[in-house]
Amino acid sequence: MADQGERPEGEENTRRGDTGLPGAGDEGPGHEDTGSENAGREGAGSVGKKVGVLAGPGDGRRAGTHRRAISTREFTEGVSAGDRTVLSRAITLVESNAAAHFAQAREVLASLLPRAGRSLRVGVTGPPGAGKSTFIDTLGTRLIARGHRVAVAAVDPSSTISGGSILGDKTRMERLANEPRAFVRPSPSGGILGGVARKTRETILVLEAAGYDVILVETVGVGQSETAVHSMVDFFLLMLIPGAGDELQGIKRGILELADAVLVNKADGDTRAAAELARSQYDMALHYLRPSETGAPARAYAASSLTGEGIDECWAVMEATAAHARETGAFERRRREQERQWMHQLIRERMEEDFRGHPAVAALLPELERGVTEGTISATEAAMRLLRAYRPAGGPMFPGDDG
Ligand SMILES: Nc1nc2c(ncn2[C@@H]2O[C@H](COP(=O)(O)OP(=O)(O)OP(=O)(O)O)[C@@H](O)[C@H]2O)c(=O)[nH]1
Ligand SMILES: [Mg+2]
Repeated sequence: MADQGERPEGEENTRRGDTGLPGAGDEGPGHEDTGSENAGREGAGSVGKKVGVLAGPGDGRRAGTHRRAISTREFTEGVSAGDRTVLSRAITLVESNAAAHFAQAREVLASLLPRAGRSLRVGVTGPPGAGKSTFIDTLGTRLIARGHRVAVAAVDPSSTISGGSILGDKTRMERLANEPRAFVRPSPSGGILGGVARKTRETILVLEAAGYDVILVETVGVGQSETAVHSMVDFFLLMLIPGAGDELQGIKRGILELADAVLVNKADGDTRAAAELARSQYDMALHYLRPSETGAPARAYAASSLTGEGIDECWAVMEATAAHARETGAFERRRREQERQWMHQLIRERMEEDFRGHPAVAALLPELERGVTEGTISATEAAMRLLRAYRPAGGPMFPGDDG
């Protein structure tokens, strides 16, 4: 675990910010955060005081709620000092989709990067209602008692569709949200899943630079979000519940293969025996899958996030797995590989966007798509025409293509 001696100052703020849904997400750092982080508005650090005072010229959309812009240097210093107000605005900056914020977000990220990376990143995924938030609340509170600084982020596929947020309602992380040494960040909203995942990824870096040494990332396992989370964490915990009928609860088998551990939650009261049974079944299933990338074979455990039983043991597994992976070098390799894949992902997304946004492509695409589905033109021919339209002077697009 990261050295606790590195903890920054400025964490004497204890009151909780207003709960409430996260802001529109795209408003950027020129706007006051709506207090959606715990204690986000009560930053006590010096930069927070300075910049929290309000209110520059009206450069935004909601009159009366703007603070003055923060310089890149103030962002860097404030975040590094653990100033919660600046931290919260820095995250808003990197989450912003506004073109105007992009350059500064890059600068801030670049300057924070040397301080980032020193945490254990844990992804918690599972079906809706499995108890992920309750687990994070219980585990996070215990970790804080042990001297850790804990931050919670989310990859929220639902925000893409409904504008809702899995961490928007933090009532299930009440204890953690009230901890001055914890930071609960609601999930970013808006955009496609790739974009939302990018935001969470960069949010993690900012949180690390602020000195949080355990980052817990929650996501509902409903599709691609699990893979997105897996690609940004050191330990991927799959949470399941007993007695939900279907053996794998709609969780695809591929996800089980990604898991560094399975935790069967709600091993208490009436469901305790069923949880134990499910645990042994998942343990068996995992046994037949290859060992996880961290080198240690993945196992299944049972716990109750409600009573706390089994939670310390679960953390012990994560710590031991991480420690072992650090020793063997697998930890660092996994992170490097994630970065490499992430780079390619960003390139793919950006290129595709550029391609689809090209006027000639946009004009041709519907017709050619129809032709391909109707079988009147081959996919290769259609692709070649589109690529030529995209890059008319770009030379041959396919081997043997002479334009
Ligand atoms: N009996 C029991 N109930 C639990 C446990 N953990 C969570 N719950 C309950 O399960 C319900 C869902 O808990 P959450 O923590 O919100 O679950 P979640 O997985 O975060 O849910 P979503 O974010 O909506 O997908 C709540 O009513 C919790 O009180 C547990 O260990 N035992
Ligand atoms: Mg939840």
